[in-house]
Amino acid sequence: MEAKWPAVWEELKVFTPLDDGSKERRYVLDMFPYPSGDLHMGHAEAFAMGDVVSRYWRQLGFDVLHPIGWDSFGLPAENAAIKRNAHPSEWTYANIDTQAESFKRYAISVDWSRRLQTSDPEYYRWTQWLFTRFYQRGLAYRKDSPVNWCPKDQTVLANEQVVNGACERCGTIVTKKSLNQWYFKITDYADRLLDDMDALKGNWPDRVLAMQKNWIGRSEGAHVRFVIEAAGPGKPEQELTVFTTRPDTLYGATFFVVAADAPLALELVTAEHAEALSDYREQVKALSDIERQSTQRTKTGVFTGRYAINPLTGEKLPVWAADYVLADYGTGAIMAVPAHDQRDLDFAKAFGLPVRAVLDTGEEDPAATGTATTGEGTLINSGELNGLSKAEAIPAAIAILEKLGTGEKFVNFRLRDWLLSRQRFWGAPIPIIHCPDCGEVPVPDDQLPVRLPDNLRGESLAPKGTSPLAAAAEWVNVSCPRCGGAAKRDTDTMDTFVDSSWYFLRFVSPQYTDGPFDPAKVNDWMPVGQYVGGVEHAILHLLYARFFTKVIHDMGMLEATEPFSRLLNQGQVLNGGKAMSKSLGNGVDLGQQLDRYGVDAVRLTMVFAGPPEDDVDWADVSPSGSAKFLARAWRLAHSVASATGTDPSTGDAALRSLTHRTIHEAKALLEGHKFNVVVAKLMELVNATRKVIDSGSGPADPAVREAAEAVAILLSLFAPYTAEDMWNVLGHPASVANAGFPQVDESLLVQQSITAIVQIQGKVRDRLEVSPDISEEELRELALASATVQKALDGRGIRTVIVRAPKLVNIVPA
Ligand code: ANZ
Ligand code: ZN
Repeated sequence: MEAKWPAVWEELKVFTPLDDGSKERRYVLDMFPYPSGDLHMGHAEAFAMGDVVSRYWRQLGFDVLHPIGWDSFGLPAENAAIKRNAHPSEWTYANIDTQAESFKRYAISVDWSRRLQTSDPEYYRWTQWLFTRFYQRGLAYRKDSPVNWCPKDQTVLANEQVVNGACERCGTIVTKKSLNQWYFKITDYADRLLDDMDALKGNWPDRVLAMQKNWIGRSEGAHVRFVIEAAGPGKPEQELTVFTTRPDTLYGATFFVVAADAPLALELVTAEHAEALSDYREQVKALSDIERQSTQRTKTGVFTGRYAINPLTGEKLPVWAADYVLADYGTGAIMAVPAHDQRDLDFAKAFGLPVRAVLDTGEEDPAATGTATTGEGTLINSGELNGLSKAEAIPAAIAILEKLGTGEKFVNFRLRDWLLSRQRFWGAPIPIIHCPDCGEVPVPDDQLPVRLPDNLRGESLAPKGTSPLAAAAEWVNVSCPRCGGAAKRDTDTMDTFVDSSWYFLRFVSPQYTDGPFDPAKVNDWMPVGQYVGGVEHAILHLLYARFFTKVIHDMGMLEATEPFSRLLNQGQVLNGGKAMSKSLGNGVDLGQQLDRYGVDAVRLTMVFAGPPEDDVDWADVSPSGSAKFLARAWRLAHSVASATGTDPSTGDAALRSLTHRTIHEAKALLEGHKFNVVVAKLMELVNATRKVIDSGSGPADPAVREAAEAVAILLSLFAPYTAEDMWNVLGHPASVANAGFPQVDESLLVQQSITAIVQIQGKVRDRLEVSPDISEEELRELALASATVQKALDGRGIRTVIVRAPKLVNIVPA
């Protein structure tokens, strides 16, 4: 079967959408793979799930777009190239070919004519084009900034790529380094990225929405400006703004803290305290943000020698520099309210600073207990705010600040701009030319793509802290597109997350040459109706893809404002309850599984193991059981003896009812992604059909054909080879993929009969097939009329008959 059908599917273009508007369109997308070696068990699971949806929608009669491509830029290709003294493209495209062959064998129902690779110049031309458009809109900019630096990979890492202070890729402890870097201004879209999630509720997993929400981290509060007293006679006053979510606690501020590592700390510190601060800053550098904010650590800090004036009270507050305040959140400075903030209280205790409660919450005095009070309550010690609740006092305090001109309402976000430049080779070059006279000049459209040079190989690609492209002199030196003078190309490449932020748009017209996608096609397909992929992409990829979609919408190129209407996160494939890994030696080779059990059995096992969101433990499943079931289904088709066209209404009523109920229930289950239950229902139907063939009305019963056809069509969602073969044996032309979802005869959905048990003194004597609506009288009569019952009574009279319609009759003889 595996040798026969792929060629047929390809020839008939079964999985190529018509794309002519004759049918309603639907777009199914699996997160595209990274070409690291051959496909593994994880791919097998994810793609089996995506294929169920795409094959289901095709059976429903939709014109389905289900494409595939490769996310083919990135570090592993570069590392392999360095090791083998080769070009990264060699490793990349060899792996892609291997994976493509495996995907074809795996029979995923994709339109191969739309295949793309993000490392193809035809693709990255448009990645670069989009970058220039973002640049023109002020959404791509450069700034000097301390960046996360992986000393081993010698590359900059985005915040997201730092996990517990270590490089996500290699585990090396990440350090900070100041570099001039490119950023996308995703923060301009923070509000929309948050607000538009409302429309995704119910269609995306709740936890993904929660993670995105937390990542965006919207906090409502106020900016408050404090005057910092001059450091001495003749010196200037300064001003310092803090972000607070609790302007109601302003009267309770007893000191001030600036992030010790922020330049601000150096600006403020007096000569007397400068050395202490400088020593302290060295200490702070070594710590991760997580360590710095931990509530477990003893608070540390140094006094700056300066004082801030509370704008409401005129009170002088000492300004400290400490590590528990982060330089890159809010304004990098806070007013400390130890009575109502635990970290401030810990700090106050450590340095003997005053604690003043301004909210009476009924709890014990925080100064005495060491526990900050954070509940609701009434304002005290707060002048004009006294007596108000917290909810009333927040806007009241903001109103006062606004009147004084020393503050206003402010919404702060945790979200940072997206650091997109990488000092690596195997990525899309940033299409900017640096001219000594004109500054940054975007590469004109007609000079795109800026191709990677192909003469760099092996060691010359190795990371050195500057981009390997900088070494390619003939590539770097160009004339300025604006003035014609000598200029240099930007030598950084883009984060591969840029490539994957718009690939779903390219799929609507992958060969289009006048833009990133055909404007006449894109709104026909977008948004993606079902996106399938791992939860590891819950934050970054999805956030970036949403951001790109909104910008491209704002450019007037796309109607959709969200890229993915529905999201399904498949579970992981484990072995023995643990993720497969080299070190545990519990890896399972997909190719070997396919050789041993066949593609269909492996696919069916993935789907049958449980709901798609759950992990699949390969040690707990039975691919051989799946193979046996498939063989049973397949034999069913071979047993069918009735000719096509026979009227099924003359067939076995119970089997017909089961067939139609199965179809009916399958539809609801498929909509709810309960694929595993559909498989269970199919197993039941196959068994029932076999019974009718072997011991019922036999293989010529038209209900048997009807059941076998329904099995073939439903099975085509999970086991395409077996289903295609069954369909063929049943006398239909290829392909079962387009057979159409079987029609349900509503009148057959009511269960036609039920088995009533007839007992004599509690002993079962007969079983009667009766209508579920049978009356007590009728059931009593039927039971007493039964020949087996009469024989068992053997002439005895009857004392009582207990009837529980429609299920039970108990006869008590005299
Ligand atoms: C005074 C205050 C009183 C605060 C109080 C809290 C409770 P979220 O909700 O996470 O946005 N904060 C502001 N910038 C900070 C920084 N760079 N590093 C550490 N902490 C910072 O938190 C906002 C609150 O966290 C702010 O409100 C500020 O402390 C602190 F009873 O101001 B608050
Ligand atoms: Zn110039």
